[in-house]
Amino acid sequence: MKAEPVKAEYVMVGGFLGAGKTTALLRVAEHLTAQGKRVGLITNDQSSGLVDTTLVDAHGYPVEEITGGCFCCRFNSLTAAAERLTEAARPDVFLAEPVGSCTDLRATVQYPLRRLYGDNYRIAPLSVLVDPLRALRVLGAEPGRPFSSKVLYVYRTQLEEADLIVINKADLLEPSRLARLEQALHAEYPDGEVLTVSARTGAGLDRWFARIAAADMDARPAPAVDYDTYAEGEALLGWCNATFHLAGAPFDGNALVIALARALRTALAADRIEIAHCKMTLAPDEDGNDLAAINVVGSDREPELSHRLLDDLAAGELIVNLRGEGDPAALGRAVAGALAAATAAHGVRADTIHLEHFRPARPEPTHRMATMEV
Ligand SMILES: Nc1nc2c(ncn2[C@@H]2O[C@H](COP(=O)(O)OP(=O)(O)OP(=O)(O)O)[C@@H](O)[C@H]2O)c(=O)[nH]1
Ligand SMILES: [Mg+2]
Repeated sequence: MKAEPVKAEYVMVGGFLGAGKTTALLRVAEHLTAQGKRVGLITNDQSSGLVDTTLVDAHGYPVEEITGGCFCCRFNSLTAAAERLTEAARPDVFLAEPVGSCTDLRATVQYPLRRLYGDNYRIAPLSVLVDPLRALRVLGAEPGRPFSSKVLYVYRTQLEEADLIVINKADLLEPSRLARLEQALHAEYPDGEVLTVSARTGAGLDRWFARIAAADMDARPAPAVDYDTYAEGEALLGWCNATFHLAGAPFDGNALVIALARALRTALAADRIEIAHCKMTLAPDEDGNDLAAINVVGSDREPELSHRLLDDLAAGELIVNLRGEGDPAALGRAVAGALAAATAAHGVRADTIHLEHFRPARPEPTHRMATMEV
């Protein structure tokens, strides 16, 4: 009897900008590696110069990035990236992070992979992560509407298509608020199983890992998606990706990125731009292992250093990935202005290597298959 070919697993973790996808995928990678499995990560963005790729690389995992459009619109790039990873590292498990403003992944990625490449991959349930503070507001369980209604359409469609709705950052909330969020998600999205985890502390992760490993994705039809509203919602988000080279007398890079994040938040507040996610890394030219990473996941949230440089540096590369609801040109101006202020305060010179700002183009998926079987 012919042996069944060994299938690699394809695990996709979606969710809105800043929900904690990269952090959580690094935990999944750590968990699988400890079990002796080989992993390969696939990052994705509308543009190049990605903080996420820098972070995954800093943790030593093989990574391929797909730039210039989301997985659904670059489906062939996704399978090509998986093939390159296979040649380089033969992963048992592919861990894929789609763009946080992207939805309809069930119909445009999961089902096409299953139908066209089902011999190669086992498709794990689709996890959609949420930041609980943002989700409480989006669901109306707490006051404060973070984004306009078309952006919220994208957010809600992500939840609607999830097999697993994973409330992340449980460490940020007291149990009563978490319970309120769990109930609201259960009530509004009954097709998804709600799990609660903290990628930071590790709480609840084992249960989530078990759910990803145990079963294939659910076969229910993908929800109908209004592509006009989706495209308009996604295009309300401005994008700014920039890379700079910083140099000066040895300076405190942690203090510099904190000052930069604060100045940026102030500048965006003055322009009434709600931050979806601002993430930055600063990597010294000399020490390949040292890294600062800072994130701001909302206009009223504090900047947070998730990776801290161990030493002062004389020169390094700063990558800025900023997404917010507003005029992309204003995002670009805010980045330039905040960087000028923060570098001047630290006596550092900044040279621009790459700076672009834009609105994501209308999503035009390569495939759309609303059901798992033909
Ligand atoms: N408190 C807390 N913070 C977390 C947790 N998981 C992630 N974060 C933080 O949330 C911020 C965003 O995390 P990322 O992993 O970059 O989020 P993302 O979903 O990949 O963001 P995009 O790729 O921009 O969409 C970072 O500051 C993380 O350190 C968690 O469990 N608890
Ligand atoms: Mg990410």
